[in-house]
Amino acid sequence: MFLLIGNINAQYCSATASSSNYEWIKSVRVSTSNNYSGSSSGYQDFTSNTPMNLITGECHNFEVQAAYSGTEYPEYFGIWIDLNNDDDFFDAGENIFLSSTSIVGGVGSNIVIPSTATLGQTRMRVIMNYNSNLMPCGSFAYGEVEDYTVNILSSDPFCNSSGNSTAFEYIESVSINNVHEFSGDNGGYNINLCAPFYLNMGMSNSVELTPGYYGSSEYPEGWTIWIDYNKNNSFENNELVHKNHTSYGTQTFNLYVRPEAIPGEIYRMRISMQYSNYQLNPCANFSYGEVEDYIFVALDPLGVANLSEDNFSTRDHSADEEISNITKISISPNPASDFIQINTFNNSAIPKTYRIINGSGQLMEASSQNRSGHNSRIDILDYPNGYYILQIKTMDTWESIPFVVSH
Ligand SMILES: [Ca+2]
Ligand SMILES: [Ca+2]
Ligand SMILES: [Ca+2]
Ligand SMILES: [Ca+2]
Repeated sequence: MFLLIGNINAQYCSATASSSNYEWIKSVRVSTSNNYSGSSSGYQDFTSNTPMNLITGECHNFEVQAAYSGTEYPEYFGIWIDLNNDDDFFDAGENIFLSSTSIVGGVGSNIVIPSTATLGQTRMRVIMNYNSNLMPCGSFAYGEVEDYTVNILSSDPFCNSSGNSTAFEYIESVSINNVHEFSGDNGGYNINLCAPFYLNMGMSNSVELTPGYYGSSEYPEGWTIWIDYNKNNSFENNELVHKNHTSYGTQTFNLYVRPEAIPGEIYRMRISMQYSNYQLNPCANFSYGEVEDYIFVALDPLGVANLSEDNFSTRDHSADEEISNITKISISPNPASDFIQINTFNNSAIPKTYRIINGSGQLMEASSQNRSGHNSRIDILDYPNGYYILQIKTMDTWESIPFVVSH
């Protein structure tokens, strides 16, 4: 029996390298989806992996990395996506990236999927070729070919989650800092991306979650909240910001915005209410209860994004776990545009080993040079706008100091 789901089992032209012994594709990353692989006999089929999501009109960063068995050779790279889902890579715009010169190590760039692309799952082909005649089909001498399934979306990229029944209970309203959203019974899921809440950094934000019940009986409900702080369109375990075990009636508590939030940015928030116990899976469909998605804007009325080291003690330490020993080292200016200056308490010596990691966890640069005085400046002029972490090696630990680049 054959099950054809979309076009993922379609017959595409074959492509392969004759040898992947000297160089091969080590990783393919699209946004935050990363696939690592080794060498092969010239072709690797990853089409049954979880599809990489691509949203039309949005900017997706990608990266292809090479690995070598010995000498590092310069390579050409090409990426094709069957945008109109007709089993070939030859339609207009389907060659979404092509190297103009050969390069050692890998390539990265941005992809924008046009809104005319056919929605749903389709094929992406990534080719690394030692020689320059890059084609989506056929065989060539040295390099590797990898095939993927991508999922072209035009709408909400977040996973589905809902209660299967609101016959007994549902989320009636959500209030944050006196902004009230009454939703009533939405049949298990409600999304409201048009009316943001406003949460203040460095301050407590009062949250009120109210269940609705049919009839006179009240049931115990478990509540969970996730915030997509890293803006990768999914809710990771460390983005669970609140859970509340089986409670009756309205829940009132304070929520703190994590220090990695960027003032003025919009964040996605998922609120889940499940009968009897909180739901720890942000993508679950469960029996009784409701899920609601909202957005909020991070505000910074106290200027905590520019806080000097002394003020951190007033902040929510439960959210600051990763920022240890912040009192020893600081960065100015923050946000920064051209450079960051490393400052130390009492002008003590600046540790010489540092690295900078971007909001997706990727290494931007690292250095072990001696630095003091003016050399304590790090040039960040070519950094994209966003959130970064400077990590400095002190005696035996890495200290992490967040900063924002805004040009
Ligand atoms: Ca490979
Ligand atoms: Ca096509
Ligand atoms: Ca509701
Ligand atoms: Ca996330």
